Amino acid sequence: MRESDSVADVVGQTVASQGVQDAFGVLGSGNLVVTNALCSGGARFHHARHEGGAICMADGYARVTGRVGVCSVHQGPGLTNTMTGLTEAAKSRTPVLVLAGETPAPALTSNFRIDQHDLVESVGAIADRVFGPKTAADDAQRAYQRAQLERRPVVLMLPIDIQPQPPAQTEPTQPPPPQPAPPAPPDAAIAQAAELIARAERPAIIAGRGAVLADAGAELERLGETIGAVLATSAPANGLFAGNPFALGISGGFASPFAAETLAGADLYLVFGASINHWTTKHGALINPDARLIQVDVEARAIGRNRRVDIGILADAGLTAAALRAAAQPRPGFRTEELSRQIAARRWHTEPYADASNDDHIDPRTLSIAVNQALPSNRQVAVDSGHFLGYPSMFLDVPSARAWVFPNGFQAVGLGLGNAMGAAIARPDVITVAAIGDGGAFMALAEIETAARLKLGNLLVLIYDDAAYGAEVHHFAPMGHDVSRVKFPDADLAQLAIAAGARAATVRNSEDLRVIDQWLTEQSGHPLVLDAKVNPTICAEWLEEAFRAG
Ligand SMILES: Cc1ncc(C[n+]2csc(CCOP(=O)(O)OP(=O)(O)O)c2C)c(N)n1
Repeated sequence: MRESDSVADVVGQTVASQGVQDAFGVLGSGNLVVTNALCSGGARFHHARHEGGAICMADGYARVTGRVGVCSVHQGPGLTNTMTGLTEAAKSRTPVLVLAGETPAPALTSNFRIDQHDLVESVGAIADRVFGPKTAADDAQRAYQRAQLERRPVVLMLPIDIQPQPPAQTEPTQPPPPQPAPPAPPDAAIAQAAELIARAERPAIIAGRGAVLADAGAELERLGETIGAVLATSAPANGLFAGNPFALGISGGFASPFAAETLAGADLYLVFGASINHWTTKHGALINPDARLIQVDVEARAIGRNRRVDIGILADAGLTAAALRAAAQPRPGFRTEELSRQIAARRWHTEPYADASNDDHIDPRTLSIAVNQALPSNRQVAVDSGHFLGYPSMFLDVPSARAWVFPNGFQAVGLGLGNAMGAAIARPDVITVAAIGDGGAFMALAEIETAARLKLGNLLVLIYDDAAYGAEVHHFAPMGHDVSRVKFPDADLAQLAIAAGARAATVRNSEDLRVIDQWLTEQSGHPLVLDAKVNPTICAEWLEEAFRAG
């Protein structure tokens, strides 16, 4: 039988015909044919070394492009290997389509057999399936469209006894549904909100990932200008207001002292597409308890979930911002020349700190500031989880929210590298930084080989190497616990990366960072891995905030 005669072929072709340009995965017998069909339909396939890497690449790719990230895996263990990255995608509401082989229903004794449906649904992904030769094309199109419309990962199960069957229908019976129009805000809610705005003297707009997904940045900046608001983002929406003179950066544990002080002084918060959880408010410290709060979200359950709101608006962020601007009287509000001058002068980059670099180690702040300067400003940054996380969040500037990949919905260590690689593949024209810890680097180590093999010459892997699980050390050591088991011998990550085919260097001081210039000039097509030996004794202030959440 030729591949083109099978259900698997129809599924691959149908997924490709949705406009898929890139797909990620690890091949096994359960997904080889469908993946070949996806490629003959026009998609490029990027083969990872571990399914955990592949799902993260699809996730990072989706985050920076706004398109569905596609990932193809074998049944059973191929799917279980994706679970942590899949959970992250589900929690962060990334549109991802996973094509997963599945053990045939009657194969009761197969070693590969697990309940794939319940497994993926338990972490918040949608389980869908190819039901048979007649429905295969419709099934494939529906799964792709659900990922896009519902902004969630969908796992399309492909039973391996159905895959080789001749298809009874090779094209979907219906065209894809049109994208529904985003929900507009009710007039009454806008009128009420406009009244609160008219009374506010110091309004603050806080935007989250919902505002990024709604592409509401420009509209929110216009609203801010009209009502005289300062602008801030949640950590996942970092970069949304990049370059705006009244943008305070991230609200929450990563907020600069000046941003924190300013936000806490607001008398009205307009929150767009953010859950205003403990991260964004620094456990409430950044919200003035006497201020009013308007929350705008397309998800009903998000409204009022974490904080009491005065007005909840179930609507699109951009449409609501435009309606509020039309209803509001222009006023200076919070905005003065003096405020913009202070915002410019008191960013993280200019906050004084005692440089704790020594002969063997670089201070992670010094490292981050120097890397920020060494790279072109048009770049992307993807981060992992760990104690180091604050440094790239505070010091590595990004030109837009789409250039910022923050896979921390599940707070899992080890997802940053794959996410960065997906972002780098999506945007070969710009440098992508993977800012990760040594713990996260080891969890994802296999994908350094993938980055080298795929010639990701625009990928800079910046490892904040404290030879420890720093998050655990800094949390438990002060309580008198034994932390010796989360401290590791010094590891030569640069040599490991070179062995995998990448360019690499060990960094102990700012001079060692000259290698970045050389790498940028050479454009050799090799990723650059920097094993930065950071001073392990420095404890970031924000860490205790994180542990308070439990
Ligand atoms: C998959 C996973 N395992 C364990 C943890 C618990 N954990 C949180 S931070 C951390 C340490 C990460 O070490 P590293 O990547 O070196 O970053 P550092 O904290 O040292 O900056 C660990 C193990 C987790 N969040 N995710």
